[in-house]
Amino acid sequence: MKGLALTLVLALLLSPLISTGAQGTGAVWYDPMEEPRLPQLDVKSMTIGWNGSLMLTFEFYGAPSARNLSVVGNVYLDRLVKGEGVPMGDVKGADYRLVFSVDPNRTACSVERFNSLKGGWDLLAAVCWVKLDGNRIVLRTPNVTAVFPEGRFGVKAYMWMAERDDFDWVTYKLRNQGKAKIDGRLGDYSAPVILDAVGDADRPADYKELYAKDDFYNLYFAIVPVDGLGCDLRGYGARFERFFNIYVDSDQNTSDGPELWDGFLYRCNLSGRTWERLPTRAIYTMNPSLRRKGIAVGRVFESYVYLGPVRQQVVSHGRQFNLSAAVLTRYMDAIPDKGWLVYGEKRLSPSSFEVVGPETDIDMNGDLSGRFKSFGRATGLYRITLGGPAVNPSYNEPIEFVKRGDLFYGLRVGNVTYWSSYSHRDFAVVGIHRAGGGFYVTAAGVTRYGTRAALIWLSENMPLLKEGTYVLSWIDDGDGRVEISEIGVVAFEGS
Ligand SMILES: [Ca+2]
Ligand SMILES: [Ca+2]
Ligand SMILES: [Ca+2]
Ligand SMILES: [Ca+2]
Repeated sequence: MKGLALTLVLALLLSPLISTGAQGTGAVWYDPMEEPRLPQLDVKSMTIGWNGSLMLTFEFYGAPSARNLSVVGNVYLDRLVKGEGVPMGDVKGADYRLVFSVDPNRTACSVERFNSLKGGWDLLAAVCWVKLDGNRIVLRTPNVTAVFPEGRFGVKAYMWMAERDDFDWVTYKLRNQGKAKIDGRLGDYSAPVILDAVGDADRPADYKELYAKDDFYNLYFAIVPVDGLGCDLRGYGARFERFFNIYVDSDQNTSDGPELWDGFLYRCNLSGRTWERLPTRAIYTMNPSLRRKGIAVGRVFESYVYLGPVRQQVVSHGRQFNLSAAVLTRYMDAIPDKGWLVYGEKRLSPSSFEVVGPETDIDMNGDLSGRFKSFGRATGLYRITLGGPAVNPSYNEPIEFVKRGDLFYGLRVGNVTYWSSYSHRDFAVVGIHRAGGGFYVTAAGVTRYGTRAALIWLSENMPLLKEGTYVLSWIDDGDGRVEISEIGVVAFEGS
């Protein structure tokens, strides 16, 4: 009886400690909404928790409809092993990688460690766990390392979220109607060959009709979307891809799979649109320029499939075959878009910083003053200075502000100039530097909107930032207000 009472007391004492402990060690990174039409595939935040093992929680802007959704993620961990890691690229320095997948039927997660001697990843015996929980994905690692040598570690995640829309199988009979003009329109076709339900996928991933015709050698086809084939991305690191697949079952036995498959990739990112054939045959592997021929993306996706490899079989089956198609819509979100997040025992907090700057910026951002230690004056060693070279003569970041006429209009990052558009789109430089026991932060937009974006971003994401220079983008959703969901990282320079 006494033992039980003691156990209960202990349990009561321990349980709040355990729950606040787990919550209290979490740090949240706010990621922008880069694909506004598919909020359910877009990562809104990543919460990092560490208590010997790592727990990452990815929250989405919308609740994913588990029906067609699949998620593949790669999480890279840095600074857990000294002096090793991936030698170059976006994940330079990474020591560990967690590779996971979630789809309606199963989940899987594995732990890999970078092997510097062979220059590749080794699969470890340890397993990690992942689950889809409402509009969140929760990932837990085993204790990948017993030590936490620097008292901090780097995290970076890439998430590929995909949704499928499948067409049914139909029987197609070769009719030798002649070539189609590949122009992204339906003019050449009469009636759809396959109809697919509207509403069986999220809107930008939903397709409704497949048209086809043939000249005996090639099957020309057009796939019709429910909601157009636009590219409306807001994030610099984001990528939106549509994979169009055509299946030809020439032995007319769908149970052993199609005898011929052709795949096409239509990719959008912030710098534009590209499309090409997937290299399903050697000729396309060897000749990339050939991959881009004979494809048009307009109101519909249009191309053709060469029937040569299966024509004999089709002819022997009364010139008929089974035809089907599927479209996979995939969105890639990098968290963060550039650089690493750094999770440490000691984290910077916006509330220890004093904000100074020109009166216009201080006035415009007065509503944010409560997030900082003081606003408009500074006496301490933790300081955020607002404004770029036009108002701050001591501006000394390695990113140049460029003028058009007398006014600053953009930022130059390497060979690229990012031009702002007043009250719609802006860019900002955030520099974080340690000096003499203090931290000095620059928050400088091309216009006052960029400066405000930098300050909002710092107030939300500062605990996971590290020393260096960040270039931010702000792309408004149309309401003229600067919001955290509109702010992304274009570039990062630092250690
Ligand atoms: Ca995102
Ligand atoms: Ca559909
Ligand atoms: Ca992102
Ligand atoms: Ca806005």
